[in-house]
Order: sequence, then structure tokens, then C-alpha cells
Amino acid sequence: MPNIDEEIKDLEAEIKKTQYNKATEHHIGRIKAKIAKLEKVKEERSKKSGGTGFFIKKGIYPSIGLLGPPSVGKSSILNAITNAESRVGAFDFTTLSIVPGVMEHKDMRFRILDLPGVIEGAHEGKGRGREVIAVLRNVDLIVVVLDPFKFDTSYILKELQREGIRINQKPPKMSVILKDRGGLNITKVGRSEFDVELLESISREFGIINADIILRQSMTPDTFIDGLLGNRVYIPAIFILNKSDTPEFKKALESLESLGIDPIPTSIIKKRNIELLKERIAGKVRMIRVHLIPSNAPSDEEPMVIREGATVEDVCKAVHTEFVEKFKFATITGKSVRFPNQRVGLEHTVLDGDNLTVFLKKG
Ligand SMILES: Nc1nc2c(ncn2[C@@H]2O[C@H](COP(=O)(O)OP(=O)(O)O)[C@@H](O)[C@H]2O)c(=O)[nH]1
Ligand SMILES: [Mg+2]
Repeated sequence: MPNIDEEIKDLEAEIKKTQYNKATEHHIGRIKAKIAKLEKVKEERSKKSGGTGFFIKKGIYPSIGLLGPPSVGKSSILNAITNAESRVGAFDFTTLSIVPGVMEHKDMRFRILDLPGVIEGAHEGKGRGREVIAVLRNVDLIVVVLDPFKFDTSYILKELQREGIRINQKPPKMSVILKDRGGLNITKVGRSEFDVELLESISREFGIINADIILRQSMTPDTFIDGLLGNRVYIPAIFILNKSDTPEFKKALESLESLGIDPIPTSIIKKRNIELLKERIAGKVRMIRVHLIPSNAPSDEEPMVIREGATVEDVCKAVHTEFVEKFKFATITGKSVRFPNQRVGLEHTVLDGDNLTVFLKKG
């Protein structure tokens, strides 16, 4: 079996040494497609072998992942904003597993995950970095934590990129309809710019020979490949620069700002900007409000504030495990259904303003 990692490395090296210009852009586009293809093969193989490491399930509260190098203060931040007691240590790798905590802000709750520190070379398996990054595919917000001594974001961003995670980006607006014959038809809607020949050669690289591809925005090889593969996740992210109490802080801040990154400055030791941080986290995640109404009486309870995308099952679990075990059906009046008191199952996704009643089996 060829070593996929090495093949990918070679291709990446080739991109690096090739100057980007009109004459080479097709060549580079095709290499990028090849890399994406290899990544896909790799992913499928690791799925077949059962996968490894951590897996988090989406629940009723949004999940927020703290990502960053070791020793920047992730565990300290977790302890400062949640009820968790994560180990704080002066040594790297104090956090070897994922430590969750619940952060409360106004009427909302968030699940904060303190992840092991990610070091350079994570993708090649160093420091279990790949498993850590993979966990982030399921979170609702990524908080990148840096400090004045470790604020190189480039490798962290690259690891996310390789894992198919796109931060602060929208999915490319395009559709692909595969056909049996007729060749490749790439058309555009509205004002979008791209190089048809280049996109055609990328499509062929993926074995897509007969298809109608409609583009609704300008395309680079990268966005086009993302759209073709369709397995990318798009997650918002914010940055923290911790340890603002240290003399080295100012320089690090300026350096990040010159890259267009505007981090939240915090000091856990001096308790600076903890409330601001909570506010910024809450502001970045989309929440909905659902009213839980008992089957036998009207209710004036406060609504549940939950993650956008939560299901009836998520709601039931949050109330009581019995609600899932004895679940018969639920009825909903609201935006997620077509008529009042419509019956739904556990897998139904609730929407903001829904009124939900759960019916349980007897006994
Ligand atoms: N000066 C300073 N030190 C901090 C701050 N926050 C955390 N630390 C220290 O940084 C070290 C690593 O912290 P920890 O939370 O374990 O980092 P983690 O590896 O990212 O989880 C510990 O010695 C903390 O006391 C801060 O705001 N200022
Ligand atoms: Mg830690």
C-alpha cells in the first residue's frame, strides 16, 4: 500500500516550489485536486478501521472547543468561565483528555471542551493532534487560544484546513448534478468569475466527466474542490490572546493584528475580560428558544434556550433520560411543522419559537 501521507507531502512540496502564475495555475489546481482525493481515501480508510480517539455528540447546548498550543492557558480559561475543575499545570500536556464544563451566560448554557494542546506536526500524529482536530468537526464554535509566547496560528489553521474544517467561511454556492452522459457543463448564475478550463480539469481529476455544475459565486480551485467533495464543515471561530498581564503581550498582539486577527485579550491571573469573553462566545453561536408544554396543563415556564439544530431527542434528554426511554411521540405547534399539534418523532429538528409537548408510554 503506498504511503498516502508521503504522497500528500510530495504534492504539497511541489505546490510550494511552483510559482503561481497564469501558466502554472492549472497545474497547481490539479495538484490540489489530487491532494484532496488522497485525503479522502485516507479518511475512508480510517473510517473502515473503526476510527480512533475521541468523539463528541452534539447535544442540546452548543459545544465550544478550546483549541491551541500547550500551556497557553486553555484549562485556566475553562476553569474561569465554567464550573469545571480542569487541571492547570505549568507543564505541557497537562490535559490528556477532553475536559468538559458548562458555561452559563444570561439564560443560556454552553458546553465548553478543554482539548489537549495541539503542536506542530499534529497531522502526522504528533501529540494525538489529529484526533483532537477531528473532534472539532462537531463543535459549534472554535475558540483558538494563544499566548504571547505561542501565537503562531499558521500551523493550527493548516491542521483545521486538512481536517476539512473551514473557519469563518461560508459553504461555496454551487450545485453538482451527476449524469450518465452529456459531458461536463459548467455554468454560472449571476456575477461569478472562474476559469472554466481549470475547473474542468479539476472535475476530471475527481472522475467527474458527466455533470451539470452550476456556480453561484466566484471560484478558486480551493472553494471548487470543497464544493465538489461536499464533506467540509463550516464553523465560526474566535481568537483569544491570553496572559495580557505579561510584558511580552503587546508585541504579540501587534503581530496578530498585522495578520488581520483581532483576538480577545484576556488575563486569567488578573481576571481581565472574563465577562467579555463569555459575551463574545455567546454572541457567536446561534441559539433558539423552545417552549416545553406539559400535556395536561398550560405552562408559564421559561423557554429552553438551546442550540440551533437540536432535535426533539436532544430536548427530551435534557429534561430527563426517561423522556427518551419512554418516548411515544411529541406534538409541536410552530415553525418547524406544517400544522398545529403535528406529531413528530425523536429525530425531528425543532425551530425557534416551537411549542413542544412530549407524550410518554405508560408504565
Ligand atoms: N501570566 C499568566 N499566566 C497564566 C495565565 N493563564 C494561565 N497561566 C499559566 O499558564 C500555565 C499553563 O496554564 P494551563 O491552563 O494549564 O494551560 P493549557 O495547557 O493551555 O491548558 C499555568 O502555569 C497557568 O498558571 C494568565 O492569564 N497570565
Ligand atoms: Mg490544559
